Amino acid sequence: MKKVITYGTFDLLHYGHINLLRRARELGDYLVVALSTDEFNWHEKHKKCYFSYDRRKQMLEAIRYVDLVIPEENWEQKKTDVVKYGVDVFVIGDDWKGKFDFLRDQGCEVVYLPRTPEISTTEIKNSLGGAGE
Ligand code: C2G
Repeated sequence: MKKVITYGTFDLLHYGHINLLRRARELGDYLVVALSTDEFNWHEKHKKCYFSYDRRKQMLEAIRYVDLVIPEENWEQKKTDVVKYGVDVFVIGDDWKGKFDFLRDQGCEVVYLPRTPEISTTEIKNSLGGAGE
């Protein structure tokens, strides 16, 4: 079984996220999503989520491409996650291009996928008149 992992906040879930999850799942047989916790978002990513971790987890678990959702609590856990979950492929949007190449050193394929243009959580918030992330 070829296992894929990806990481993200996935707040105000939109079709850009779904495109990423679909393409990630297509690279293997099983997709793990490491979902940024509320604390990690706030303290490390300086993002205030509209939906709580539990709500964002609930929505991700309802997506057919997603097999398992785990918490992303820090920047450093990727190396251990790859070993712990027996991951073959790490996938993320190309806004992160080059940032996680180090995972190749432990035999994990690293794939940066093109982002879906013209959609983002920040844009959604701005168009609704809310503050950006
Ligand atoms: N994404 C995309 N197209 C968009 C918006 C997002 O392909 N229009 C992708 C991002 O590149 C990312 C995933 O969807 O791979 C989740 O996006 P975010 O929730 O914004 O995640 P991010 O804040 O980039 O968190 O440790 C890594 C971080 O947790 C990644």
